[in-house]
Amino acid sequence: MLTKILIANRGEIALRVILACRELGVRTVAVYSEADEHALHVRYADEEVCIGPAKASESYLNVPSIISAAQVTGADGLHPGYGFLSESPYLAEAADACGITFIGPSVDSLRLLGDKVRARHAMKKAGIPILPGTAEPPESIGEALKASRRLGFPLIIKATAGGGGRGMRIVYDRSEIETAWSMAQREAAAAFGDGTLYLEKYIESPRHIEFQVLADRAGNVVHLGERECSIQRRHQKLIEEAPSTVLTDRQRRKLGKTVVNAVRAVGYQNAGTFEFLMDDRERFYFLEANTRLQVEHPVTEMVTGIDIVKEQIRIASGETLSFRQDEVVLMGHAIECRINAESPDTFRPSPGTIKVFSVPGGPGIRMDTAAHTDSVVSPHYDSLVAKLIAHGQDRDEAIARMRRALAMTVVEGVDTTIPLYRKIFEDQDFIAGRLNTSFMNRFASE
Ligand code: MV4
Repeated sequence: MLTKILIANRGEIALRVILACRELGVRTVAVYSEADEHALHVRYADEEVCIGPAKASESYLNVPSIISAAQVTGADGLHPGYGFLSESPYLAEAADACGITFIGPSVDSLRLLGDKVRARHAMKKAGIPILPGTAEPPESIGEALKASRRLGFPLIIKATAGGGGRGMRIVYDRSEIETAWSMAQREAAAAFGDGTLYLEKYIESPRHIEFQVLADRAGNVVHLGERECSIQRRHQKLIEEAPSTVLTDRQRRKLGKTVVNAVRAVGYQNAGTFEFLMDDRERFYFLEANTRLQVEHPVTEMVTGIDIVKEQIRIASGETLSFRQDEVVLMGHAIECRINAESPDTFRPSPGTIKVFSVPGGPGIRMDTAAHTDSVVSPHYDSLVAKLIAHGQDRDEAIARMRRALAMTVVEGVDTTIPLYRKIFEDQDFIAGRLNTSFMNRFASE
């Protein structure tokens, strides 16, 4: 078992990892920027190291700083959390080179699945259905035009180094390709340092369903079921739930087995999430793989009873999984709301000091947060204040519990998206489970 883990992150996810370490009896090292000196994750860690100024590029994205902090404190493990460097092959490679165990997949897996075209190839080879698209990135706009004749419209232009929807362009007609292509190229080069693009057939208003997997170093792979993440706004997930309202047990077993085989085929280790789109004829297509712990991991934890972070740490410590696939049983239904310090109407960030922070408890409620009364929501980082998760024996009970928990959650001093969730949880389509990725467009317009 690793003895001391440095958490290369901040906010609620840093605290979440620290909690898992404390329960495992593993010592922890928090890193913090000058803006996070009084943050809760620093308070609950055994040791802390300031790694630089508030600006993320000089602190939480600063690989030499983070690796040095691990070396001076003698940490033998490093958990990257999500966001920041959580999918960075550079951080993983630096950790490996310094004999520090990166709690995540190997550098090769990070590189393979981080390249969205290579990932598509690998999944197709492993028997996972992928969307019709270009096998190789078109070398020029001319090649893209040629590919569009074969694929038909609508098309979506994506960055091979991208993911999470950044730099994507949806194209409905041949006349739009040239402009969309050059804009996407510029955006991708600026955002990822790599302007390489590829094309896929665009699916209108799909459902967004992702499978959680765990794989140890001995080749054991299990999936922990799926999460439905169709309630999104500009690629920011707002509400996630498990299980999905549309997947039958048969579909879950079939897709889960396919994902497990693909994970084995690419030699993936530790926790990972494989995203799919489901079209209106209930066909599934692989979208992308996330080689990190995800924000929404708690909904899977609530329905399976498995602590995914502890499993990550055990796998990284060389332990084999302590359960088989047939021991993973989904119980009930869980829903998560991401409470952001943003205007509930415009989604404009609302940094500032939280004057009153009162969170609900009661049956089936979990609140993952590092916020507290007098804590500061910094303008330097993302606006996530807390994740409110409700679990019930079925979706209706989870909704009823989420409604009352939203009514009991008090955050004063900054705007939050709580009022938006209160409305969504009264919406008939939402309550009936009629979800897809266009839900928020329609909901907002109404
Ligand atoms: C798509 C798609 C439809 N067709 N790809 C890619 C990143 C992921 N987070 C969302 N992505 C999508 N890829 C094809 N071929 C639909 C999405 C998608 C989406 C796209 C635009 C606006 C919002 C979206 C929300 C969820 C999924």
